[in-house]
Amino acid sequence: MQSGTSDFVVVANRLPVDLEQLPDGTHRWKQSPGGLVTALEPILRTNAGAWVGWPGVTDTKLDPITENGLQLYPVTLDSDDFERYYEGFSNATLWPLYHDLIVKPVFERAWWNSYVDVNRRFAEATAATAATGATVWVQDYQLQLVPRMLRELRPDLTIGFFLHIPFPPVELFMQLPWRKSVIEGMLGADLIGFQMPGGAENFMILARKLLNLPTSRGSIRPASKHGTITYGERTVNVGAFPISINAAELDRLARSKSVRARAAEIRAQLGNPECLMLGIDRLDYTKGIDIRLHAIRELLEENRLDPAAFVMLQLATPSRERVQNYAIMRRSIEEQVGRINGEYSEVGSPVVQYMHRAIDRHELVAFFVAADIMLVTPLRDGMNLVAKEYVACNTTLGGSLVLSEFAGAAAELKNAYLVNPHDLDGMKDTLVEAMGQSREETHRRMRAMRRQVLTHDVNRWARLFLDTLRGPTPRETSPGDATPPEAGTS
Ligand code: GDG
Repeated sequence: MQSGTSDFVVVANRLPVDLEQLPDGTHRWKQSPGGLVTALEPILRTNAGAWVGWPGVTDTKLDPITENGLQLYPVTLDSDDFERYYEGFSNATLWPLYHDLIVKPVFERAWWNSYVDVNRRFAEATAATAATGATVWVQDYQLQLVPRMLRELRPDLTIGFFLHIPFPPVELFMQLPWRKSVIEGMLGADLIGFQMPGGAENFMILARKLLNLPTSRGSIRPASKHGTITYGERTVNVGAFPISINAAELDRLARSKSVRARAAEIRAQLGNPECLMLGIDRLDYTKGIDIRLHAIRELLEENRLDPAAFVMLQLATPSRERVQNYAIMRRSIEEQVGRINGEYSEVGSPVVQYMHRAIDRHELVAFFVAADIMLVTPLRDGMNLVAKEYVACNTTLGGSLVLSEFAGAAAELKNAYLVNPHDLDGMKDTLVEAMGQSREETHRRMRAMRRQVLTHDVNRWARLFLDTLRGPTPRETSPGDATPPEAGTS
């Protein structure tokens, strides 16, 4: 197979820019800078890097483009691919299966066939882009078959794979009719990264049970938790690499005059409540938006919350709107908001201020700065960047984070108010406790969390993954010998 010219290639379902269709039928590119592109940009630039992904519109064939110095290779999806590969297999099969079956996964053969097809298209596009001996980093659950397909096409490449969402326990994963193919797909990589050690462990057990492969625990620097799987002639490394955010940049934005002014204005617009609670999520059934609203309603009913003294600001960004369970969840959340406001709001001052749209980054940071209590209550979440973003923005130390134990972020943010979102009473008590906390204790908790987040940013994450992918450092490795010196500072 003919190789390309890029020494470093990122492969993700989406490109870091979206193609927008204008009303007159023409197109324009719109930046959608996520944390991933910010973290990888310097590496992409210094390594003649490229990004392979879908540009966000269907049925449109596009040539490769260079945007802001980045080589972008669009992969075309038609509307059938979008329905079967993206909405279907990725988001109605894998997403619920990997998130503890919060809703029932749908196993549909036509969706699987489309997933295989589209993964092959991504693998072929990548193979044509990567230079001889290049490093390729494949991202997330939509592309689990790409590592193997790519290795078959291009055995000269070094291939990494990172899963952004949880990797489920064996009993749940075993339900998947195509379970072997998925595990073999991922095993095409040289390094498979998970958010949490538990995900890495689940994967190792499956490789042993399902494929009878020899596995060994151990640690290879610089990754903190690590094991290996022997797969034919190759050794596949497996590890946990908790993702993070661009903490310094958020800290700087949160201190800026314009954000501070906007935060004060938001509080004033909401009637200067004693306590401003905040929720920021994609509207997704994993995020527990309904659960926190339920807790608030019961606290109001029990007179443990004064409707005149607090406001809950909930931003629910539209997501996967054509997938049935998302539409159901949206209706349920909006009913709850209506019910609480109907019973407790005064004219002009709703108890719950609900927004269902995307807002710009500056406004988002102003929300974080304005809030006294941040509610992050997912039933299951790979990491949850919002929790870390709130901490990075809390430069005055006056905020509290209420955080689900089932978010990956809970392992690092031990000074949050940790809650079990299935335990409504426990959650209500914790919320009341956080609201009544002393200034000193609030500061102490936030200071500790900030130390963790500011020293463990997304650049560190990317560096750690890529250093591990490109080979162990010469130091001897031994089990349990790899905890980085700054781990566990929260
Ligand atoms: C997956 C995993 C893992 C949200 N609304 C707006 C907006 N956002 C930003 C947030 C945050 C990001 O989107 C959401 O990230 P999360 O981590 O909270 O959640 P998922 O989308 O489910 O992400 C998750 C993550 O991948 C990374 O590995 O942590 O567990 O599920 O950055 O701030 N940003 C703007 N406007 C909005 O309206 N500008």
